[in-house]
Amino acid sequence: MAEYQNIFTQVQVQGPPELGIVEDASRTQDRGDRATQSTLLGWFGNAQLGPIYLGTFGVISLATGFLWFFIVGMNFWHQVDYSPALFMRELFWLALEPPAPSYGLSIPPLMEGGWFLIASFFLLVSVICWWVRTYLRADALGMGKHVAWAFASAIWLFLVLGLFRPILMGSWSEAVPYGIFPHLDWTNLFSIIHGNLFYNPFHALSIVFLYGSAVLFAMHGATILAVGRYGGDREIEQIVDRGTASERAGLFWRWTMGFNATMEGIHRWAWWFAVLTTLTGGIGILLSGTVVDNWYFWAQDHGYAPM
Ligand code: 07D
Ligand code: 07D
Repeated sequence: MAEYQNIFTQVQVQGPPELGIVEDASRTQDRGDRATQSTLLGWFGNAQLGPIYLGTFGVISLATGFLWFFIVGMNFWHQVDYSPALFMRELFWLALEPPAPSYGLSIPPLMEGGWFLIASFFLLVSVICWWVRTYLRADALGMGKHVAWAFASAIWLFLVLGLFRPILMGSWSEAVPYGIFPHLDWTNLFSIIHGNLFYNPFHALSIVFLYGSAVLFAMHGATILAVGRYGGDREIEQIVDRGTASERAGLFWRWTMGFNATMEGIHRWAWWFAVLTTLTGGIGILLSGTVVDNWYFWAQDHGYAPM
């Protein structure tokens, strides 16, 4: 009898594939009907792989996502003269850069940013279609749209970085390049150009929620694992009928810090912290260069940086 379960000892349920509820889920014809079992996957989550739902938006999203990846990849290959050795060596430093500032918001020749714009268009379509997919699948299952709205918050920052801010600044050159280290250089440069992003209060807020997300995630994960031996991981039962597990978990936090979240409320804390990270971040980026040019000078004006 396995009494105490944790990440290393959990029981893997492997049997006939579970195809999910059918009754009121729409467009079941788009669902695959095949599933496999994987012990390796079972160590990290559910042992069953599939069935996956493709649907129209899934197909468009994957196709346009591939086109983005392919265009970026082919530009990388071109830059290294189609040499596999150079490609492997330079991969992390290669970049598909946006058009030069002189082009403003116009369409440049392919090799001077045209490919960047075409790739960006496909990435935009891909991300939006994946969002629609999260919305429609939740709807078909009669679920709330919490995942879709949380994802929308990440997409807000993504759109600010690559679409809204470049348009407000009047130049595609403001967009982020596609490349591993080049996009980090862009991030660094952005901070320098705008006089140190640390003095942007929205960057600070974004960091608060990012760090807060990590703290909450650790506290929640640890708490539930710690009452796993009392069935604490069966969260629904614990919400509607508080058993000994959630009583102990709540009491633990009241004892240690005087306050405890509820079995349901902790997920609202987590949702809001994650969502607010990119929501406040997007505001901070959108204001940079459009409303506030230099955050250090702005902080001096507002009395929190030395003159
Ligand atoms: C773990 C879920 C899985 C997702 C992964 C990302 C690609 C890109 C494309 C080579 C947590 C898959 C990556 C498909 C490959 C080409 C052309 C999510 C998980 C594994 N960044 N960033 C990374 C993106 C921005 C910053 C890594 C994307 C802003 C810093 C990865 C975007 C700024 C650091 C990556 C984006 C910024 C990174 C790991 C879009 C400010 C790191 C990401 C679309 C926010 C870290 C070498 C990760 C690193 C890192 C992807 C935007 C800053 C390549 C897709 C412009 C400081 N970023 N990033 O695990 O190691 O996310 O970089 O907006 O230190 Mg970035
Ligand atoms: C990018 C949301 C978009 C992503 C989407 C995903 C695909 C791939 C493929 C799965 C990440 C699309 C996915 C296409 C799918 C597969 C295979 C979320 C994104 C839709 N900063 N900083 C932040 C810190 C400094 C700078 C946020 C810390 C310096 C800039 C975060 C420090 C300078 C920007 C944060 C620090 C600087 C940020 C990002 C410390 C550089 C942003 C939150 C300790 C020298 C971004 C307001 C996030 C932002 C951002 C943290 C320092 C620059 C809280 C901890 C001073 C330019 N920074 N930063 O979730 O919002 O991003 O700023 O020094 O744009 Mg910063």
